[in-house]
Amino acid sequence: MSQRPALRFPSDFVWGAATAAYQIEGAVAEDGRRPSVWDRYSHTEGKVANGDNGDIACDHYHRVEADVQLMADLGLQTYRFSIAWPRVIPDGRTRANQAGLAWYHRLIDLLLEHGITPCPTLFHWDLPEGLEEIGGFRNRDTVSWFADYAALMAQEFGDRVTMWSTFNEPWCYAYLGHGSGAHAPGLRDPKAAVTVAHHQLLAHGLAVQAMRSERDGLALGIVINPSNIVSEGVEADEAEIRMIDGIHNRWWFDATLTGAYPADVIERYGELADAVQPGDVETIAQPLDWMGINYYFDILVQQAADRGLHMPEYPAVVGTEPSPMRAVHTDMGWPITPAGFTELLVRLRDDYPNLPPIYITENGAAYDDPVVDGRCHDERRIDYLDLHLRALLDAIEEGVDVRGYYQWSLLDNFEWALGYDKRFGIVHVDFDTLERTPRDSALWYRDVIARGGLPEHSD
Ligand code: GCO
Repeated sequence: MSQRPALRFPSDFVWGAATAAYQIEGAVAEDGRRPSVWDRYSHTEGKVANGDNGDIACDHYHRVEADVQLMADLGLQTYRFSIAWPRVIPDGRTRANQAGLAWYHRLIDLLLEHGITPCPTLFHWDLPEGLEEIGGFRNRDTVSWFADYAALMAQEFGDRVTMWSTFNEPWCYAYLGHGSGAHAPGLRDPKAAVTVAHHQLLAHGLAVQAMRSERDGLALGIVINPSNIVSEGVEADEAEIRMIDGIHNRWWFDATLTGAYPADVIERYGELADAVQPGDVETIAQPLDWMGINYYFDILVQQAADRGLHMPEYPAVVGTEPSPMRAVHTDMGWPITPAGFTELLVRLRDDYPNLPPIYITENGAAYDDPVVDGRCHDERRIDYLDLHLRALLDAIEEGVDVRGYYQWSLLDNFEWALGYDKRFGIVHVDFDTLERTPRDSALWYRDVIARGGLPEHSD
């Protein structure tokens, strides 16, 4: 039995948890909210496991007081959530919805009353259907509508909310939503995927400019989900590994932090990247106050049997395919690779000299441990979180400037195309009764926050 020693984090390190609007709110047609692309996608036959959708989700919309009390009981110092664009501007562009704005005012007031710092994300994939109908982020006009939305959020909430991120995991929305079609809006069109990858970043740059014009003193960032690309088993072609790294990682960090897309990716993309216009990437590279990093796992790939295209979520990458899960993995089938977390953060620090302070905006694991007599013994989730917090501290001790950690997720919730089967919550949700039950991991995390670090842990 090996022992992991007790460890402490920097005294000013902040501890939180994260969620997203479509995954927890429900009330999709209430108080003026209009459909998003995920409403349409989840109601399209065959797109989401078990025919699940976000119509009710965790019904957070009607339980916000109790849920914020739950956050306070766990000692959360900060809470990352997303604002549903279709709840505050129902068609995405013409008019604000006062009832939708009022609900977020209530959430923010409750958080502040409990001493919990709000950290909203403006876009967590729930694009108003009214904008998808005019091409969504494939249409360059949507970039301007997003900047208008961002300015309204800064105007409306910027007096009490300082820390904002513009986009959550733009790679997912671009390439799962328009490359593989595994996410909303469900397209399989490589040029659309690359166009959306670009237009989201352009929208990010314009939104940062717009928010700073509305309010001084905002702390603005973007949330990226980098992964190490690791070849295992049958060795993959190093050039293709590098290209996946370019699409998954460097595209986002190079553009936002250096003002240029990676030349190798632009070359490989050719006309797929026609949407990029002169001056765009300079607009994208607005100075940032912080960088959000969502980390879950290393991406494991191997050489495919032929030189064809095997991964539509990585357009133009040939002869390479996902590697079957050989490592121990979570219920998502994701490998558990904490060393990759340290490695990735140190790499980002070394590759981007102007990298702003980092917040880990998501990290967590899906396991479906049952609730028995009001308790849920989720030792595997605790072990995952413990391992990754230790890996995070290793990066901090190597000099990476990490200021905080948001566990994914506070509640079991709608896990996109996988529906409600995949449970990431430190709090269990019974989706029949909507009863919340803190798991052992919630109690463990509460103690981590109170202690400012990790207890001894036995393997
Ligand atoms: C993401 C999203 C979350 C997911 C979580 C588990 O990172 O994919 O931000 O909405 O639910 O990561 O997949």
